[in-house]
Amino acid sequence: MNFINLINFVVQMSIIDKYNKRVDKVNSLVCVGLDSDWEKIPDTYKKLPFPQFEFNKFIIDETQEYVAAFKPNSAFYEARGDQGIRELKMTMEYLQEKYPDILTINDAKRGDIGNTNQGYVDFILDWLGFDALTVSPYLGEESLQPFLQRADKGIIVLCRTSNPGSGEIQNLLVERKPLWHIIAERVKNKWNKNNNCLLVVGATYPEEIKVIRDLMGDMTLLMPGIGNQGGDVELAVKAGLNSQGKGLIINSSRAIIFSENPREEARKLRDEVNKFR
Ligand code: OMP
Repeated sequence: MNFINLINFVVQMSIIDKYNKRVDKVNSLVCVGLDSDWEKIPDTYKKLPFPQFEFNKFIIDETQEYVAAFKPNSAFYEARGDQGIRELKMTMEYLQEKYPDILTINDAKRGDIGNTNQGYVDFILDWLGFDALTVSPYLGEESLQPFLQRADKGIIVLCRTSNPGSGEIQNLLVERKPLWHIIAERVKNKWNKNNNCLLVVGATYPEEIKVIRDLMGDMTLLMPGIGNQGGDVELAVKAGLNSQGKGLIINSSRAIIFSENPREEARKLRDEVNKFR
């Protein structure tokens, strides 16, 4: 457990409290996805010893003023083997040192049998030191215990994902309800004993967002699908806000980090979201 996590643990500040504090400080629900795809990183960075880290550092410094969370997707680091993992770790160390009040999410969509999940906890939540990670629900509550029992971390369960084909499985009817609805109910009624669960709900499905919001009370939702995936900010935000005018972590990755001006794009998204809060 690193120093910041230890402090959070000692003062019993939940990850959601940490997020909400940052939301208030910068008046933003925006999460920038550090999906630093090697193919898309500018050539100037590729000449440096730690290209993904240097690129991330640039994006973090440029956008942090408008940002409440950063979310690196593990895939883009794993793709480079040990060098990528090292640069992900360097990115985390940079965030923890310079911007410790910004929420960090590792988008890894993990989920295996219980003792294997413990390995993911050790790696992602403790060694890398992320505040939160994304998990798949399909092996059930018992398998997720190593994640769920971490009251000091955020466990973000895939519910209604943003991709166009997500309905193939997630819309299947179970007890006359779509599967995503059953997952949401499970999380609400059974899995969230430590008040550390969040749900992934794609911005591309505003009708479902509304149903999930009504069901989940004030629970915080991770909402990808804005930007390159075409989610409508107004519909998604209006459907998803909680009773505090918060409750959303609105992620955009490619549309910000590979734009001409990441700082300006982050500011624009922050302001657009705030128009509807
Ligand atoms: P952009 O489409 O470039 O904004 O990236 C979206 C990011 O969110 C990627 O890292 C995806 O893996 C992730 N994501 C989704 O796009 N859809 C989902 O339903 C869930 C996630 C996620 O868990 O973050």
